[in-house]
Amino acid sequence: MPKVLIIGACGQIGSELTFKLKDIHGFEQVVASDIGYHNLEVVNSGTFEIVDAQDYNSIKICVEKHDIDTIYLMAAMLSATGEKYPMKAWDLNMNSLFHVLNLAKDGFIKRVFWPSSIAVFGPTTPTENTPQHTIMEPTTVYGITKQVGERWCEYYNTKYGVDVRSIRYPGIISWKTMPGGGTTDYAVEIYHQAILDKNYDCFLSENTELPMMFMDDAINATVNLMQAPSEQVKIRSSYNLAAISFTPLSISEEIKKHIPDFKITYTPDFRQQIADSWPKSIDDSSARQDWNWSHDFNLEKMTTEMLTQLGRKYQDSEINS
Ligand code: AKB
Repeated sequence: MPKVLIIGACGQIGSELTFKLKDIHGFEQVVASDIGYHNLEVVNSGTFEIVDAQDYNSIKICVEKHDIDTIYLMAAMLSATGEKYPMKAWDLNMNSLFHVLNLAKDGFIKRVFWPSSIAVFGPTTPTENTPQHTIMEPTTVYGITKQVGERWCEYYNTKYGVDVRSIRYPGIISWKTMPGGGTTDYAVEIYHQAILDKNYDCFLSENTELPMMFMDDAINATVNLMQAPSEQVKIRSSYNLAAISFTPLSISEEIKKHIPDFKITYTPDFRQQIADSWPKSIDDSSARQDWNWSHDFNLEKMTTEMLTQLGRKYQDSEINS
């Protein structure tokens, strides 16, 4: 049984990954960590440590204390916040990756998961069915850190034999934890506002098409990639991964099937330019071939699940308040 450490366990993907890994490996095998106690459900769910992803010793002490052999490095600054704090984004995203890769190179841990993103692509990349190997000229700091990070992952694998695995996540949609600081965040906010206000003012324009995925699919992909036999993981930079592509208009039409008087307006801001530089859809045939990836949630199924779960959540919080 691997002993697993999640760095950034209080975040959107980190929190759900923590619970999934506890299900798979057993409670005792999983250590959740973050820079603060930001998500009490995660903090109170088992072993939790304060770990600063930018501090090599902070990670190493935790690894040695709990005899960790696998790290999921989920701490990162995303695209929109990264544009506000470029140097902070660079420092956090790169330092944390080097610390974890070096721990693996020096034999302290055996395996690393590090998320990349569709942000590695840029305005010169083919936008439809974007291939695994193509032009990558990202224009955001976040995208640059992810592209450079991919190169370093592949380098550490070929030079030092580090077992590092990675996925280029599209926008991830979930109802349990809010995303923070991304360009695709609108696709989560819209469901909350649909339930709370029947109204949403979108920061992207109506026909901005982006690749997206429901959280359950993203978590399954992550777990499946990490469980795949090493020889099946042929790409050591990062795998393209796809499920659905939609626009603010098409998601609002889907929501209207459940909430007929839902209204959407559009006030594009600086995030529009970021979204316009990213692909509309992704070719993920390498992931499908190499480790049998397949998705489960389409727009219809995801919308039903989001509205049902958020409806319950807000009803419960009303009852308890
Ligand atoms: C973002 O919008 O920055 C992220 C991403 C696509 O990596 N959700």
